[in-house]
Amino acid sequence: MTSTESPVRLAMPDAPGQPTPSPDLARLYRDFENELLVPLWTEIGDLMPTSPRPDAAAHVWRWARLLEIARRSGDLVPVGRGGERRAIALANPGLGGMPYATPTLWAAIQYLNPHEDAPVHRHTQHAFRFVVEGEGVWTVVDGDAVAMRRGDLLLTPGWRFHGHHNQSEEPMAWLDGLDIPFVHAMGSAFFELGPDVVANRATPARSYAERLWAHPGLRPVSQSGPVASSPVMAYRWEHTDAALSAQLDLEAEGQPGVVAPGHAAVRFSNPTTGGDVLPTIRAEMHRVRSRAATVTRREVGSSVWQVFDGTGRVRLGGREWRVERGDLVAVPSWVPFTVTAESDLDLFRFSDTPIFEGLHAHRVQEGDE
Ligand code: GTQ
Ligand code: FE2
Repeated sequence: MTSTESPVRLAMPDAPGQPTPSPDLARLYRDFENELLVPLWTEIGDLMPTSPRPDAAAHVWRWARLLEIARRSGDLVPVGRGGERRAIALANPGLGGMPYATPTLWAAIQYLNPHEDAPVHRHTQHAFRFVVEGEGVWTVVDGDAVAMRRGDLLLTPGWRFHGHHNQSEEPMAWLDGLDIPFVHAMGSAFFELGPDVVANRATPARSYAERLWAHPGLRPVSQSGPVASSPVMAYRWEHTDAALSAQLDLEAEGQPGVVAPGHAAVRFSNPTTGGDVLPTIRAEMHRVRSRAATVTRREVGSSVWQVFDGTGRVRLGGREWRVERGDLVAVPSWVPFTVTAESDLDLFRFSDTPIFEGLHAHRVQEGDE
């Protein structure tokens, strides 16, 4: 809003529930403005719509473009103290240029050159990494070195110290997901620098956290719980892939397990609660068989999808995009969403659903628009 524009919109005199214009009314409206007051009767349509009308827009970012731009950033922009990360955020076209993929979710491509370090810090924002291609970076979370490889989901729950180091001869790029916009809006952001020297340059295949926690259906008796964020710092592609394949194999054998015909899906879960991996972020992997489609669905809250493998089409409200490996899709609240697979199609998804479920504000509608 510009400074000359009144925050109080003079309603059409014949609009329902609006007063008749008069000099006194004009004076009243000026006083609203002077005293920083806004009456409900001029705003009700925007503030209390019959169903969600998000500012965020449906949008697709192309991985090929992101990667090319990240590479150029890798040539020109150092990574170190101050900037902290060579991460480039997706800015939703409906959110006024803010670096927000959706009103609650940050999504960024992060890029590290060979033998580069991203310095240690911690913050209250919850984070994860998802790897669509490449390897060679370890993310070190509270001293635990976690390898990053294609298809892996890596967690950095809030307030854990973390840095990343590339121990290979190749650059690596990956997707970061955080609840930065939500934490910003809530005024709950805290941040602290860690030690300047990366203490742990170890490159183990498996982190301590995985060795302790990542055994199917088994939890260590030594550990108390429940805890709000998953203690499993890495969800490996081999397990995710096997779980999705098994669902589709079971379907072929006439057994239950798929979400819908030709559509397998798993949710990454916190073994201490059975709930989501992070308090504010849900993460899932979906597999849609070639030529199958998901059931059209809209829900409260927003999500970001990344194509992991294959090609397909996504329909969002009235718009449609063809997507391929790495492409990222922002799905605003309450916009009907359908995926159709052109080849076998794997998709990673993250959303803010835990926020709405936790507040008993979640709604879902399935079926045709
Ligand atoms: O890697 O620690 O994309 O702190 C944004 C903020 C990544 C990170 C982001 C961060 C990080
Ligand atoms: Fe961070």
